[in-house]
Amino acid sequence: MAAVPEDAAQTWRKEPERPCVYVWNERCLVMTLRALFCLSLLSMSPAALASKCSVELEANDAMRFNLSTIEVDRTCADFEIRLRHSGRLPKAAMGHNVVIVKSADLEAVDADGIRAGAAENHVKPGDTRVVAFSPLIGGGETASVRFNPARLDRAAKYAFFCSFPGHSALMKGELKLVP
Ligand SMILES: [Cu+2]
Repeated sequence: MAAVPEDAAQTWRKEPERPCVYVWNERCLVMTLRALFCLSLLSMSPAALASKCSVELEANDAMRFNLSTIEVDRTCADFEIRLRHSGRLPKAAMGHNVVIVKSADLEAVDADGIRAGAAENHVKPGDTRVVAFSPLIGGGETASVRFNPARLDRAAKYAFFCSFPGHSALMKGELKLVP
């Protein structure tokens, strides 16, 4: 009896797996399920969860924000800017906040805020020119400011800035309404 050559016996085992486009089998089902699972994990990642209705803004000990522009989707019912002070200096020395105003009002609001003092978060109480503002924070702290984009005037230009005395020269940016 002729022995089956070893090479021939192994041929079928080594046959390359055929692409699922041509042959649908259990292996393909498993691959598909795995792919779907990975996709579902991706869709739950923090990046995807962070909605377009919020943004992270960082301020540091070098008196800088990490963003020069914040895009605000006007379709959001509520928009949140989460401010994080990544530095170590205390509030009294390197306090930061984020104040939202029309660009044209920035200087006057800033000047009034400086006069108002730290106890008022450097925002004049009841200032109707201010759309929204966060509390003043020191190194390692976080704060947040929320507003309704629908309340903003589409024809106007808006800005965000820090009203701690002397900071607005460097710490300001454009708040851009989209679309
Ligand atoms: Cu500041």
